[in-house]
Amino acid sequence: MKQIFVVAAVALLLSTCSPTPSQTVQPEANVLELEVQGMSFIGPDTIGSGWTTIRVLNSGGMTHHALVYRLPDGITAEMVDEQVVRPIQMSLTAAIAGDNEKAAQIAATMPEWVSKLTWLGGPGMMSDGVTGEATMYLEPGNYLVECYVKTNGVQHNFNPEPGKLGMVFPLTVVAEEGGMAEPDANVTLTMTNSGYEISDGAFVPGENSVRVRFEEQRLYNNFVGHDAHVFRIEEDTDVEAAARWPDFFPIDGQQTPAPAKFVGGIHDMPQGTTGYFKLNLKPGDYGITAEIPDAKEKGFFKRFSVKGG
Ligand SMILES: [Cu+2]
Repeated sequence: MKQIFVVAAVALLLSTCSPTPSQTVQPEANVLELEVQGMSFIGPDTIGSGWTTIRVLNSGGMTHHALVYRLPDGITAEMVDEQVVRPIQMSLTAAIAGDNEKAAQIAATMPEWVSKLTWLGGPGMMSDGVTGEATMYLEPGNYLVECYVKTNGVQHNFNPEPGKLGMVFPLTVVAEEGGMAEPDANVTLTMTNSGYEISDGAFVPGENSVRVRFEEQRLYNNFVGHDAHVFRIEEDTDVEAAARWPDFFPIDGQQTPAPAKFVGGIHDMPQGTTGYFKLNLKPGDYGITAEIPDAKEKGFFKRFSVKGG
């Protein structure tokens, strides 16, 4: 009896004096945090499967993004580098030099397995000083995290040194579950073939969790699909230019400096899936745009305002 009393007293003591913020029980997290250093992603290269947050701290001085995609069996980061990244860079270099015929020829040499790469989200466009964060359900497998923004006509994923990777980061999603629950959201963005719809909730000042329903998805130019990149609209922002900027295909598409401050987003995911991304918003006006050609004409531009709060 005395012993039970002592246990109870200790339990009471612990419960009354314990909770400092560091001891508060946190929900299970499955977060991979990467830092941008020069033209590299730096961070751990394995993460548990299931709901997975990819967070990218960008203080690298320019705009970056972090597409996450799954590699089919037998395909390695080196193969992607040699057979996809390098030819696309050669094609871009030829186009910049004005040789469109050569550019098209090189671009037509993509290996057939390119169609088997599965785009699975990842943080969208983030300007310098922005932390991008996207949460997706990831099955175990081999993945790459990649940025292909261009600076001075060179894609960030391209490293001129043979055998060396640029912003191409190999990531293993292990069989062991990360144990994280599906996130909550205060606003839902639904994508169909006709564009964006804010289907639930609203953007608020401060932190936002955005749920993205990829209700319909399709490929444009064999490479890109519906996604979302959010930029801030200031008085002097060229909204048309900013809405077009994420389109990868024109020579000046995704070429730094970006015409607006990009504050986050999420890359393409397969039709029928749901992903999440975080935004930290000050009061003001914003635009959401996609990486696809003629995004605005296709319905993939949405302007919204955040009222002071
Ligand atoms: Cu980059």
